[in-house]
Amino acid sequence: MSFFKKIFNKEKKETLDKGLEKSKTTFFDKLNKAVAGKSKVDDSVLDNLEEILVSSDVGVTTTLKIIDRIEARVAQDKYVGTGELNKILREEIAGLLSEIDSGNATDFVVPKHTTGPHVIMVVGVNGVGKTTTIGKLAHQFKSQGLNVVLGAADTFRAAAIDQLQVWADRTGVPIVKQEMGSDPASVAFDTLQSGLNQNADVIIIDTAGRLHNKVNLMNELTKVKRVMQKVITDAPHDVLLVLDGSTGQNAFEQAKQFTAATEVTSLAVTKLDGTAKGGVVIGISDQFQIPVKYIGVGEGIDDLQVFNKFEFVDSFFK
Ligand SMILES: Nc1nc2c(ncn2[C@@H]2O[C@H](COP(=O)(O)OP(=O)(O)OP(=O)(O)O)[C@@H](O)[C@H]2O)c(=O)[nH]1
Ligand SMILES: [Mg+2]
Repeated sequence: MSFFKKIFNKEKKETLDKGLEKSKTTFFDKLNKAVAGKSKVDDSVLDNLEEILVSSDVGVTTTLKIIDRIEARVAQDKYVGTGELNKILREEIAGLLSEIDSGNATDFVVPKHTTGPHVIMVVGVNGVGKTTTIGKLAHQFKSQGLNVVLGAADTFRAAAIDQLQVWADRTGVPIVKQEMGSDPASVAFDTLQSGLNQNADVIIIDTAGRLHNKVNLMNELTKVKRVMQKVITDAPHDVLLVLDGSTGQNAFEQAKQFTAATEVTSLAVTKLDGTAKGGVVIGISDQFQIPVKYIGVGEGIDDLQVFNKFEFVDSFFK
């Protein structure tokens, strides 16, 4: 690993540490209270731990798995001191997540296709951070020297198009757009054609999060996908569902609903900074078959990270 790479990774780690601070403080305050005056991990400590994990938005299913693992360990080791609980939690959660074969990436990677540019379609309900995530992604890809094209297929509000334009200007990346109210599928079609003509490496399509109702939204996404395939037969290569981590269990619900209604291939969990609900990433990675690819840890252009489960657990339990 090069010197600069090490520096970059250190910076990344510090941003992650800082972003998770609130989740960590809240979690450990509760944990310290639960073990106060106790030297041994016993049933009552485990009961409290269960409650703390659930209230930290790890989710019931994943919490039960973690508690089972710790229980087994306590039963085996006979005496486990409360002082070791932090280390044990970290080991057992890392162990649980290591059973999933995703979340190992460390870099932003754009796959190559014989059919043309890599096409990412970004979906999610309104306000979760889709457009911001697209801007941050464009910045990452552009910094690698890749040709990026953005498509403003959220035509539901004028401000949505303007906001993507701001990110296009900021990152120095071309954008394809039409009038507000125009057909999103038509914008997607134009964007793919333009990307193909410009020999783009990656195309990122923004979509609307709000429509008159959920059925309309899902139908529209299906249509956008179908029209894209007229230009690039295997597009979109990635349907990235953005979830707002600060909504905790709501993010779980959205993931369930979206994945049931449309094909989602990866997840981004945003707004992990400034929330105490960072534990939601542990639950989401454990419970969905779809990999968490990116996490948002701030509003800045550099505040998007490739999700790495080991780094995450390390930052959380450090
Ligand atoms: N703190 C923080 N704020 C974020 C993050 N990601 C996005 N935001 C903020 O969340 C707000 C909504 O982000 P948008 O990117 O507009 O969300 P959207 O999903 O495109 O919203 P719609 O276009 O209305 O559907 C903005 O104020 C962003 O700055 C993050 O990782 N951390
Ligand atoms: Mg938007």
